[in-house]
Amino acid sequence: MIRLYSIPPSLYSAKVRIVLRAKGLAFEDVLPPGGYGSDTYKEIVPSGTLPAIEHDGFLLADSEAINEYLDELAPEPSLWPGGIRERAQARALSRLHDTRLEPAVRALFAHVDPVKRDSGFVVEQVKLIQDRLAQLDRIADPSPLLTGDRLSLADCGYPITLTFVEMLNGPMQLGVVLPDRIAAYFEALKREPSVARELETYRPALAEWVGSVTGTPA
Ligand SMILES: N[C@@H](CCC(=O)N[C@@H](CS)C(=O)NCC(=O)O)C(=O)O
Repeated sequence: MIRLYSIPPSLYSAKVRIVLRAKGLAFEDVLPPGGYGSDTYKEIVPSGTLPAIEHDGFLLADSEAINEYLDELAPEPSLWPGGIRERAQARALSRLHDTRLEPAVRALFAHVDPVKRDSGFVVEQVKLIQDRLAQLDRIADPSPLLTGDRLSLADCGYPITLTFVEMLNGPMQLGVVLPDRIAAYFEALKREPSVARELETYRPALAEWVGSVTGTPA
């Protein structure tokens, strides 16, 4: 049994759960003792970050490293495409999510609460998100998923970040518009069983978080 340190709205934990389910691996979600970033949790996971896994005494943090570990642990179904260039591009697309798109969206979290919101910052951040989505649209060629018709490690962060965009758009009046091909990609992701299963519990957890911060249901 794999232990997954996570909290319900943790975006990168959801990215790992998608892989755990796609692989059919048994896991249990465990809250980080003392909360993430706490000294108690850092005694177990020195970076203090979520997600982290513990598997037969082996501890590993960082969603990308965890997902690659899971793919090697349970090779079938493989979540990498066949050729070396396709695999390299899949890695680049996954990093594009982790280092470009998601941080641009995450920067909005401190502004979800209308009382603490800096509207000027939000306007600039929306332009950045729109720009990063346009970059994704130029780099990726979803057909219908990033590496073809089967889920790959490249895909697993995107459904969660795009769900954040979708669910913050209304309450924060962001006006982010997904490029047509990225909108179609998002719909294809939602049809993937392991993504659909994750969104079933993730969307209510996210709605609850947004509602608790804004004081209104998302
Ligand atoms: N690159 C890391 C990022 C993980 C991350 O930022 N997790 C958030 C929660 S979703 C976190 O732990 N934030 C607390 C911190 O950075 O100290 C990964 O992919 O696991």
